[in-house]
Amino acid sequence: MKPIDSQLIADHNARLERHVRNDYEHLGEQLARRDVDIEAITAQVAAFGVAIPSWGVGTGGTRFARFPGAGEPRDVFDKLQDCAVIHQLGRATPTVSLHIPWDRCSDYTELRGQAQAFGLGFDAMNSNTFSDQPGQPQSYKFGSLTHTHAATRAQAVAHNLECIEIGRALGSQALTVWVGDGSNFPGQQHFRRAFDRYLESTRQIVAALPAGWRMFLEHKIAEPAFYSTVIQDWGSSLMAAQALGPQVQCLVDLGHHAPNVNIEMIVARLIAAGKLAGFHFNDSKYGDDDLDAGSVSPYRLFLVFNELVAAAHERVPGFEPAYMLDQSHNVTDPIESLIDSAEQVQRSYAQALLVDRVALDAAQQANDALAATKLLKRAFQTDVSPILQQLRLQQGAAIDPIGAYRASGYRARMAAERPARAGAGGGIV
Ligand code: RM4
Ligand code: MN
Ligand code: MN
Repeated sequence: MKPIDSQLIADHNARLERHVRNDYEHLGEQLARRDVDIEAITAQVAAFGVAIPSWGVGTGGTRFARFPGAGEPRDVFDKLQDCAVIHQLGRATPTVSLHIPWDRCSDYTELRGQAQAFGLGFDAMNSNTFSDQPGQPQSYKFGSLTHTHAATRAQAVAHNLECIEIGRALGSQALTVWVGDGSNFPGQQHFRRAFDRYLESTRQIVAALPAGWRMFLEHKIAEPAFYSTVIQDWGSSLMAAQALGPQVQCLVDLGHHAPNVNIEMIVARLIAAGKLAGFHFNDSKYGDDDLDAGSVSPYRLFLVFNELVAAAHERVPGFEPAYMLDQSHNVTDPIESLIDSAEQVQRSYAQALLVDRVALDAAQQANDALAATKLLKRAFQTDVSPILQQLRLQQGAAIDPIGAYRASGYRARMAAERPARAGAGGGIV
């Protein structure tokens, strides 16, 4: 079942196909001069996928305002269909990551069937104990898994167990836990005790993880708590993951660090500890801006992938990161942003595959700083577009996915089919 007319994509590709073949051949020759086999790179990129966050297909906003777009998804089934459009056109996003309770529905068997019909699977489940839901007995105003009151902690644990159950029904194999818990004033919270309560609650969630499941702990420096957060940084996250056992690892959301922090270094450390769960890709200028991946600092994204490719190349045991986007699309059509961001991530991966690892190793050993850094730059500055385009052509996706999307009229169709919701305020979705 395909939401976009396949003939439209075929016609669109027919116009561009000759150029792509020429460009691919030309790049192949250039790479051969560097002893790189373009076909091997293309095959590796073909095996790479990044998950779409279900909340990313709705228009995002800030605490000041949200400006809804036309034809926004009204429920998880609509979101799935938008994700199917993204995957049909770009072929880089085979899975969807759900957020509960935003994506609750009455029939998960039906939802799973619908995803299968679209050729999509389910990535990590995400729990939400950072906002109160209508009718819930305990408030998360002063925390959830780390709350001072046992009843609130128990409610937050129960919610995570529900997420696992839903994920089980959908074929997911991971739970991502980000808590907003923290404090807004010096002295408000006993740092060590709050962390202990976090471990005590989280242990109960770990105990309920099915075999083969992983739990991803996501750290974040600030927001909504602006003085301290309980899982503030990769150090706190690593301490928790190490205390909680082998099923628990640390997830890196690129926007969750102080400006100028060396994220690729954090990635390397987590790999060394055997605790890198995976990523929430996005970009940022100031904080958790949730801008489109690679839109501000594409070189940083490349440097993260350089660490990942190096770890795979060196066959680091247990290295199996999960890749996901986590963005807020406030001024663009979310489908276009997600197609483009997935391509940026794919592009960074392809570029990192071009790094001459043998030469880099030699330069590092010889302390030849300039040669080493130029090896990275050479890979980063290679335009790998022909590889990505050729791949999409081979897989029946669109050579120019955003062009094809615009030509398809999908958004206008959805605007007619999905009446706008009234009274949407600020917020993420
Ligand atoms: C948080 C964090 C989580 C995401 C929420 C919506 O900042 O990035 O991953 O679930 O936002
Ligand atoms: Mn995130
Ligand atoms: Mn975030």
